[in-house]
Amino acid sequence: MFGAKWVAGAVTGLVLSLGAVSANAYSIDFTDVNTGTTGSLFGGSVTWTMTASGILNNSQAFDGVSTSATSASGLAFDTDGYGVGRNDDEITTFPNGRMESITVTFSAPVLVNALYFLDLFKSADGSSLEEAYATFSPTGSTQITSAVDTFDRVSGGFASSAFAPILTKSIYITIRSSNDNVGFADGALAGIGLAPVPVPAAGLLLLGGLGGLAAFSRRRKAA
Ligand SMILES: [Ca+2]
Ligand SMILES: [Ca+2]
Ligand SMILES: [Ca+2]
Repeated sequence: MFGAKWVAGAVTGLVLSLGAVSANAYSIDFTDVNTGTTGSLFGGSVTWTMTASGILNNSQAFDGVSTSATSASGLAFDTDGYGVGRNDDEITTFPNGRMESITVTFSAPVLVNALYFLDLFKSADGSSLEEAYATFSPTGSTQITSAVDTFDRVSGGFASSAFAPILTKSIYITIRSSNDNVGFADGALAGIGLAPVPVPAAGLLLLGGLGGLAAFSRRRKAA
């Protein structure tokens, strides 16, 4: 009843779906004590480097307890994730507006589909929450991950966001607060989720997009 082509497509789709669910194979896990500030992906065909507005710090042990949300992420939770500063492991935005930041740069385009953070909390009265802002280059698109944990620190302020894959070569991350009633905002980068698409395919998508634009522009000129 179904053609061989349809079945092959369904199998490919299934494999891709399963890949997206098993976060471990396609994540950069900054809570893993073995993860440093550089690494490689997809069998070494892509490398990544983390830089920051100051000293990168991943010195603190994870201080939460595991929950269904932390388990589902597949992250190790040895440490509290990466922040900026000699004396703290948080990406901080100070009351005077000075923002610390972390940037993760890839050697080739990758498809990012999730971000994980720690130490993002809601105020006790729920009126203020810490949020992570991630801006992707070259698309300029932004994802915001909001706190779900309250100050009882059940999951150590773990917050995650999953989204349609964004083709990117670098991610710029800051932490802000929905308002300022808890002093200043800070949080740590715990992990980056990647779509299980081979990098050459991701590169072709980008080139295809650019080629499409060029063809569109040629057609407009010809008209
Ligand atoms: Ca921390
Ligand atoms: Ca800091
Ligand atoms: Ca915080």
